[in-house]
Amino acid sequence: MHLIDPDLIQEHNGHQLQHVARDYAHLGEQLARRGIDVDAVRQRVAALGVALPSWGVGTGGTRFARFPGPGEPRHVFDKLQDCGVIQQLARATPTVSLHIPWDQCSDWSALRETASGYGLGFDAINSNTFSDQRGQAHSYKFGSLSHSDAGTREQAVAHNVECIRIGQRLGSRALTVWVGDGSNFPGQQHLRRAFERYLESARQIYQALPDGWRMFLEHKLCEPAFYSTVIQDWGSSYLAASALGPRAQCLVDLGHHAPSVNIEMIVARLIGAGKLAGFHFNDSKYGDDDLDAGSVAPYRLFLVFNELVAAAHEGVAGFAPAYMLDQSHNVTDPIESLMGSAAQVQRSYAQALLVERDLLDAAQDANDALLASQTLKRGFETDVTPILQRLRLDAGGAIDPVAAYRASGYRARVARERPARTAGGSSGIV
Ligand code: AOS
Ligand code: ZN
Ligand code: ZN
Ligand code: ZN
Repeated sequence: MHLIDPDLIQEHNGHQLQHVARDYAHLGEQLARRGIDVDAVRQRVAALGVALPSWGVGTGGTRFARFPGPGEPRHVFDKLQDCGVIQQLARATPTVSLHIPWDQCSDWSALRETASGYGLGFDAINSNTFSDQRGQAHSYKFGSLSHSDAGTREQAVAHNVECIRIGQRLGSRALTVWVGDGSNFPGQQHLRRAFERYLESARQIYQALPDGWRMFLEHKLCEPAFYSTVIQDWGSSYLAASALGPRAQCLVDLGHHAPSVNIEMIVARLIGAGKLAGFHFNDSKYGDDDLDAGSVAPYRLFLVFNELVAAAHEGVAGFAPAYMLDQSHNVTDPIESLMGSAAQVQRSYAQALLVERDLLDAAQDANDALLASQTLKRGFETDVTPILQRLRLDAGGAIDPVAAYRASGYRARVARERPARTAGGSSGIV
C-alpha cells in the first residue's frame, strides 16, 4: 500500500537521476583504486535494516515540556502509518519496535496485517515498568523488577511475560527490558540486594522466553534514579545477562554512558563475550539526550560500526546484533528526523565497510599508530552519499527523502485527519 504517491517520488527522483549516476560512478572509480568494489559495499548496506521506535514518531518533548506538532499519531495504527512513510521514502527501516502499554491494541493480528501492508515487520518488543499504568495494583515509584515488595516484582514480571505474548503474535523475536529501578539517596537502597532481586525477577522472564527468542538488557547510567541505578552500566548488564543464560544479552543505547566513556570499547568487549544484543542508536552531548543519530558525534558512530564490521569480517560466532533507533524529537518533524537517522546509520556502516582491514591489521601489528589511525579514518572521510542515494533509488524510495516528504504534503494531510493533541509532560504516551 502506497502512503506517498509513487509518481511524486519518481518525479522528484527524475531531477537528480543523472547526478546520482555520475557521482556513483566517480565514487566507484575512487574506491576501485583502493581495491574496493562499490557495488559489493552497496549490497551489504542494502541488507542492513534498522528498526523504528514506535514512540519516536510522536514529539517526545523533555521532562519540562512537550510541544506537539501537527498531525501527531493518535494510536498505534497512526504510528505504524508514519513508520510506513519513513520506510517508503528512505528504505532503511523494515521493522518497528513497539512499546507496551504505550502501544495499545485490541487486535494484534490486524496490527500485524496493517504493518505488512506497509512493508513493515516487528523487531524487539519493549516492556514498560518505569511508569505506572492506570488501574495497576502496585506502583513502580520505588522500582519494579528489583522492588523490595514481592507483589510489585510479580506484577512487573507478569507485564514482561505479557509483552512476550504480544510480541509472539506480531512476529517479534526479542524482548527489550529497561528498568529505571534504583535510588535517589545514598542509603535508600541495599545495593547488592536490589541487584539480587532484579536477577530473581529477570530469571522468571527469561524462563518464559519462547524458542528462538532473546532477552535484551538495556543499561543506563542514571535517570530517573539519580544516585544509583540497578543496571547502571555494561558491567551490571553483563553480570545479569551471564547469570540468566545464553539468550540474555546486553543492549547498548549510545546515550546511556558517562561522558568520555569509550562506547566502541564496550561494544568490542560485548562482542568478544558473545553478549552484544544490539543498539538503540541516537546521539548526545551530555547524557541520554536522544538526539538524532550522528548529529553530534558521527565519528563515534563510525567507530562503533568499525567494531561491528570487524566482527563480521572475522566471522565471530553468533554475532547478530539488532539495530534500533531510540530518539526523542523535540524541535523537528519526527518523520524527517527518523529518515535522516536511518540514513546516518547506513552511512556509518558504509564508511566502516570501506576500512581496508588488511592494511589496518598490518599497521596495528607493526605498531604504526599514525598509519593505523589514517587507514581507519580514510573510511570515515569518504563521502558515501552516492551509495545511499543509489540504494534508495533502486529500492523505489526517494533520492532525497526529506525533500520528497515535504513535497508530498503528508504532514498537512494527517494534520487534517488527526485532531491536535494538548501539550503536556514528556513521554511517548499517545
Ligand atoms: C530509556 O532511557 C531507554 O532508552 C529505553 O529504551 C526506553 O524504553 C525508551 O527510550 C523509551 O522511552
Ligand atoms: Zn533506549
Ligand atoms: Zn537514549
Ligand atoms: Zn534512554
